[in-house]
Amino acid sequence: MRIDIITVLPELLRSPFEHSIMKRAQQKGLLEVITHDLREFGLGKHRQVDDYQYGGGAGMVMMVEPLANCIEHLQQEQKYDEIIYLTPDGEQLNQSISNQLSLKEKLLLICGHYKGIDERIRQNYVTKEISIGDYVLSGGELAAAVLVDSIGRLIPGVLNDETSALFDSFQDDLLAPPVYTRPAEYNGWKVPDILLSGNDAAIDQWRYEQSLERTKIRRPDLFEGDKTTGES
Ligand code: 6GU
Repeated sequence: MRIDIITVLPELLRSPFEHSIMKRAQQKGLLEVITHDLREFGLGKHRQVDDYQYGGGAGMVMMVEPLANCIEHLQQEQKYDEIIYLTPDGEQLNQSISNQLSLKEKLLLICGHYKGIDERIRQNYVTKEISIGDYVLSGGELAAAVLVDSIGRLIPGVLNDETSALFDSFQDDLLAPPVYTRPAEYNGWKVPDILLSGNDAAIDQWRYEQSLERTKIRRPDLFEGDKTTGES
């Protein structure tokens, strides 16, 4: 999969993909993340990318022309499955959306700043708008990093058996069970006996029950509808 990201802060997007699983995915050739500095498509000698909004009001808006030029430039080389604008008024990201996007070949992400981007970009290029939650970030970059991470780890071959995404929280609309590692006792706090029993079937059953219990208490909403398939 190839993911292109348009941003005015490419520096902000360097580190998230240079470690751990995202790094390995790229080294294995399964994922390619390429950032594009919108400033290179900025207008005039100051490489302007934003301007005051029509109708008045505080805050700058990212201009249509640099974004359109950058998108068109990229589209000459790639045919994108989706052009995604990261915005707090988009559809809220969940595992189902990440699952669906992980099946795509080429994605283009647009990170907004200031008051957002000129509406004409949204109307004429953007095919999907995604938010990562009901709170406001200073820009779309951190949201893009979250989206790429959640998609990237689902690409076949990125995770090995031990880290398989199949066992993640949310993959089956259940939260993950509690986990423990050595020592078996610390400060008088014991690991549940069942986990030391060696009885794999009983352990699986215990984990499943813990998952159910946790989900019921913390996220009863997850029991409503099947978010892994997008059906309800
Ligand atoms: Cl995608 N962008 C910004 N700026 N803020 C957000 C967001 C996105 N998702 C939640 N808050």
